[in-house]
Amino acid sequence: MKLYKIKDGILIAHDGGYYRIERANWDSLVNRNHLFDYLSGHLEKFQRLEEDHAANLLQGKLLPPIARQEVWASGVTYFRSREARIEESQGGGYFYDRVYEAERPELFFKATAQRTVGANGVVRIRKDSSWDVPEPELTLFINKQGLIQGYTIGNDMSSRAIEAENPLYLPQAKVYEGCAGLGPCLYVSKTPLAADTKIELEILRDGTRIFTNTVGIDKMKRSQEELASFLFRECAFPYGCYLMTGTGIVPPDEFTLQSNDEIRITIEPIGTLVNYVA
Ligand code: DO4
Ligand code: MG
Repeated sequence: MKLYKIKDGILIAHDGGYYRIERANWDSLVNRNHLFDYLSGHLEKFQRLEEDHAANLLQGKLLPPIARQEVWASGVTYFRSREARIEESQGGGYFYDRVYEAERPELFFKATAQRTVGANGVVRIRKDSSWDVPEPELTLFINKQGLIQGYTIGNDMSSRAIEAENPLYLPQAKVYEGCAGLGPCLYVSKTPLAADTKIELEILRDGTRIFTNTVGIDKMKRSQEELASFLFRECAFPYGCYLMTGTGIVPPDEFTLQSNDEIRITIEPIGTLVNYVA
């Protein structure tokens, strides 16, 4: 079941049908207990839409599936991320190796809704950065009780130049206006995502694919529940939160994003998050 945040409401796509909840409160809806069961048991109460009408509402730029949720992110949860950061870091390599092996994961604050764009939205690279990449990440929706209730696709836009200069600059490498993409929807399911789920990243420049790679979520060093439980240890999230689970794809060092690049991140069954670089 897919929940799209649209102007004036929420659009649900489920089993070939489309439903609209008008003037819905996103924060209270997504924090309903047993979200999948609640929504599937109430579909007949929502306004049913024709497919064409739904397709119309879902055209163009989509709102990110977020209201008052904070967006957090995990670091160095895949071997490729550990390797790339040890190479790029001037003297900080030891810490990336340690955090990959440690019991406590690296978790950091990533974005508010204001700094987040949705599908077909425009992300930014910092003006003071010369080396920038998208990070394609499976993103958990965790409700206020700390339970994983859904998934979306995250684009953790990152300045490698600033992070490489000094790991203490991480917040500046990661948090700035237009630093995060989320979408296209919040995917809610009865069961966790399949272990063989793949994350695909494609980067297009002037319509030509200049980079592509795929990684399986089974390559992640940590479990989703482990990341969620560390995040909730000493933080309350009254509206729930999003947690990006880290990147397993890092383009080669000579690659940097440019204005107008198109970033496409696909995770089935969630969909494709397309972002354009300002
Ligand atoms: O340690 C820096 C950030 C790592 C990160 O964002 C990732 O591994 O995805
Ligand atoms: Mg990341």
